[in-house]
Amino acid sequence: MHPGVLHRRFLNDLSTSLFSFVLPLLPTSEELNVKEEVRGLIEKLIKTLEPSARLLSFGSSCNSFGLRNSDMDLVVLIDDPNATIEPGNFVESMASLLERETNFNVKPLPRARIPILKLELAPSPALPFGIACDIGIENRLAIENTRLLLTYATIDPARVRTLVLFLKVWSKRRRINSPYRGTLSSYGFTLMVLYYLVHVKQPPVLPNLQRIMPMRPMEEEEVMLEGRNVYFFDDVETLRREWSSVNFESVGELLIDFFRFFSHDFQFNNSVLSLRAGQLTKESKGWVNDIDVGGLNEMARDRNRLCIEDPFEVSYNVARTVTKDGLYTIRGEFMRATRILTQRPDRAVLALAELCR
Ligand code: 3AT
Ligand code: MG
Repeated sequence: MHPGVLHRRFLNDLSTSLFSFVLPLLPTSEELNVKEEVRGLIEKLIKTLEPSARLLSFGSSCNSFGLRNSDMDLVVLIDDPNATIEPGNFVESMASLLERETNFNVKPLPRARIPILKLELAPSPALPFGIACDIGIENRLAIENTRLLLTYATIDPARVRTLVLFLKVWSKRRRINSPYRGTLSSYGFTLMVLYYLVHVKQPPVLPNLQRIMPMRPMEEEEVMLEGRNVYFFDDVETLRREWSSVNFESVGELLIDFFRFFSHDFQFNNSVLSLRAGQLTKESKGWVNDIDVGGLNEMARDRNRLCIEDPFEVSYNVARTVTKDGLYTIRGEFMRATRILTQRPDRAVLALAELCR
């Protein structure tokens, strides 16, 4: 058979295999219900401390990139402007309350840079993997970036969700999704995929939601939150009606090209990935590697190996956890993935299994 035909067949096969790979890893409706119940229960308790408090989910439980048994990210928002609440103290009060009133294993981290409360529920028949949950305080930007990710997913769920979910599974199985061990968070990988679909792929698969301006085209929309412009075009109905991509590549083709781009083309040494603005230079952001810290603080020097600008908190490098070794490993994994997928074995399903081994 002609090599071109074989290649086509492999790509079709790969796309089908990606959908079937991801499908059984999605959370069941039972799991989602239990989690929602848990959220409601904790919210009710927290309201006894502060009546104007609300408890909201963010992260993968509601950005549509959630996997089965993933942890819950929750945030307490205090609506009463007169309530004077110090996050560290509030974490401590919540900890003693939940310790008393629930079966959760409670671990407060009130003095962390961002104070949080960690909760764990042991496995049970309804929840064979238990529940792990982090509760933060007043992190309103996280709610906004969750909405941004969800809106991107809604534009083209078949391709966007499949790619992101696969990348998350792959990065976890290959052990490069551990910010505490020098690699990248799921949030970071998700931003890489979106950056690729908005800015790298030509024609783009997704529009830049932070640049679409409704009605008054010349006027910069600004919606400020904590001193940051958190505007993005979130009118999904209008987007569905008026925007459609002229890129018809399959999810399999996009995946291969994603790995190829980050193996060979992206200039990790001097570039910054910005979902908001496209490719930027480290120099223009002041994110250079070799800060002179007297040779003592390896961590500080390692902070800007991989640079991913947060969509709203633009002075913040989402990938600051990635060390020199971490980046080396991640790039090695991109290359390995490219190799496996372009060697074109007979069966795509085997290639995916090998990829995630
Ligand atoms: P998992 O399913 O838990 O692996 P996730 O989508 O929940 O993936 P993370 O746990 O990495 O992703 O992050 C949860 C949310 O927390 C995503 C984002 O709203 C916020 N977040 C995480 N890391 C950062 C960061 N470095 N800067 C700003 N917001 C962040
Ligand atoms: Mg999470």
